[in-house]
Amino acid sequence: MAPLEQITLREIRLPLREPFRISSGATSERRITLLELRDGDGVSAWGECVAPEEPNYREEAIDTAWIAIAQWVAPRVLGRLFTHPRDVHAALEQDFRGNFMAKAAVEMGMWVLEATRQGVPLAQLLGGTRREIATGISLGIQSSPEALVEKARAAIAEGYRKVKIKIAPGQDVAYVRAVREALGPDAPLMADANNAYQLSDADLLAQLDDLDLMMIEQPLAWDDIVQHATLQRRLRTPLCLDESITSVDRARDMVTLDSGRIINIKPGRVGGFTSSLAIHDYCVSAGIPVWCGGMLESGIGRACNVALASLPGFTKPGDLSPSARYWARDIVTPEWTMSADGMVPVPWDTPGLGVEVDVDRIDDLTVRQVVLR
Ligand code: OSB
Ligand code: MG
Repeated sequence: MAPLEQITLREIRLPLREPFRISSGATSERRITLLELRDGDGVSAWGECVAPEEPNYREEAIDTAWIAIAQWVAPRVLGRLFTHPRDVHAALEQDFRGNFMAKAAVEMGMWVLEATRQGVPLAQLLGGTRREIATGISLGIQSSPEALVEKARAAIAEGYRKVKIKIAPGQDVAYVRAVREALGPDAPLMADANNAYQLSDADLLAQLDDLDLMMIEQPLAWDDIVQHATLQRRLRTPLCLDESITSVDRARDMVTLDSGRIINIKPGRVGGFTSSLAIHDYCVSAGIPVWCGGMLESGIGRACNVALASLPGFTKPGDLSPSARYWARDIVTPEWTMSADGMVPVPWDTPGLGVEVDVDRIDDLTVRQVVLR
């Protein structure tokens, strides 16, 4: 790689077509940090930071990540010679705790930059194999079971291979049961609680066992691995950890303790692609299925997720909805689309991200910008 010369950080605002509500808060407009990386040879690549508006998922949020990138992440990468993007992760972990979304934004950008330099698709550089990825939809909390059933029915009709239902106390068993009864025993359903429950809710969560879910995602605390093991012993349904898994070490802990049997890998949550690949490889060796989650990314972040999900261990449908699910208009062309049978094609014929970034539109949407050199 040629040394990185410059990172342009921008914040854009992208209104969601409809508000997205999880147990810990709602979003109606995404504030998204985009990065443009440029190396000394003038090769450039786009990246995205997944940090949300509020620190209600993990501890990071867009404003903390912005500071972390500018103050600590970028200075460790700018001007430094890396032989391969896989080496960036270690440079960012040395005496630098947490801030995984901030680190991931730059680390993933370095992978895209290298793929662009080599003229190969990002999926190839990462070691992907799949031509297309089975896709699921993540449905935010709805105002009533009936409203949820309508959304879930439409999603299955559109071809989605998995329907993830966001749940929270008071909007859980009855909501999921309504969907199960409406869509029948074979519909691929799961629930995601985003930390809304405590171990004392085990009896309630055990009622979901009768509804034959593929998995229940992160019911307990966002940083917990121990209490989930106690809960898993009480449930037949496999638990899937999302928030709690930030590294391959945490994945090992999950397996050691049996706190979950499936992992949702979001490269933005775990510090980037090198960490994602380590988790993936470990999970393949340990027999743990993984799938790629989402953070309401724009088409740039989606490109990264789709490339990662092309690796062989990603055996369950990812949260990789097409652009039109969230945005009136995406910031990439072509927009991300899904076939009638719920598959998103991996762009194997285009180098780098695999989609074109609409820079004019990004210029129009930009509300702040800083150039780091
Ligand atoms: O827990 O997976 C989650 C969105 C924001 C924060 C947390 C989560 C989600 C999603 C969205 O489920 C999935 C997507 O981007 O399609
Ligand atoms: Mg989740």
